[in-house]
Amino acid sequence: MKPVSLISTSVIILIVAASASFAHIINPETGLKFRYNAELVEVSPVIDGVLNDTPWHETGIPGKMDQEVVYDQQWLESSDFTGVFAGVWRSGFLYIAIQMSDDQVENHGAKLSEKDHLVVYLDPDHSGHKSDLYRYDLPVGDDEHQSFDPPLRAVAWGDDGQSCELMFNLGDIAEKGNTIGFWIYYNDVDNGNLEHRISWGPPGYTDDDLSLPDLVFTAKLKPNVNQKVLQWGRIKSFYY
Ligand SMILES: [Ca+2]
Ligand SMILES: [Ca+2]
Ligand SMILES: [Ca+2]
Repeated sequence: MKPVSLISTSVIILIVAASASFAHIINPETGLKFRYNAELVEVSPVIDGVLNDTPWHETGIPGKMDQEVVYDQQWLESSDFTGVFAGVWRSGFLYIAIQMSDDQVENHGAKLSEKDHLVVYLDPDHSGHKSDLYRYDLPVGDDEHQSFDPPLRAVAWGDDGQSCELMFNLGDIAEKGNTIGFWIYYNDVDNGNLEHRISWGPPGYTDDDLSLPDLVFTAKLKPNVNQKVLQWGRIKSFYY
């Protein structure tokens, strides 16, 4: 082999190695990267566990928790469990809201494995991989534990443990176009046993997959001429 082709072979190997170490998750149904777009909002939600904030209703894009990651099955909405989350950002903070419906809320067990709990991975460095360094275990309805490893700053539960709001302080990372690693799932404990692990994830994604999905900070909503006209029209309608 000539020296030149040796060099080019090395370059190709390096490129392949680099792309492998920065794995993305591809949705097999679309062929596109599996990711969540967190949208910029004009007003931050209040972290009180109540999901009546304007950003959740007008801006947050629903991310369905519909992949069972132990058995690799699509999870259909049922009384056993149904869950959806949304994420928005503003001024260096990422806000996540989760709305759940679990037929048996269990949060009195001695061990974490005996309690319904959410698990959230949030990797500000976007390594692309799962790691306990940025994993948060959040037992349902646990409002007493109020000290969290950064960047998680606040957790609030509401609706008897069926709704939750999270706030992450990400500083400069929460900027339009930036990407972080993010994943969320629910450990459903019923009758004292872990019955299911239901996640936001594409078909085929399982617990054994070491790659983390992406969360991208997007900013489409900017006041434009049409929105101003619309608001002006609304104000006028009060008087005419
Ligand atoms: Ca709220
Ligand atoms: Ca259940
Ligand atoms: Ca349960």
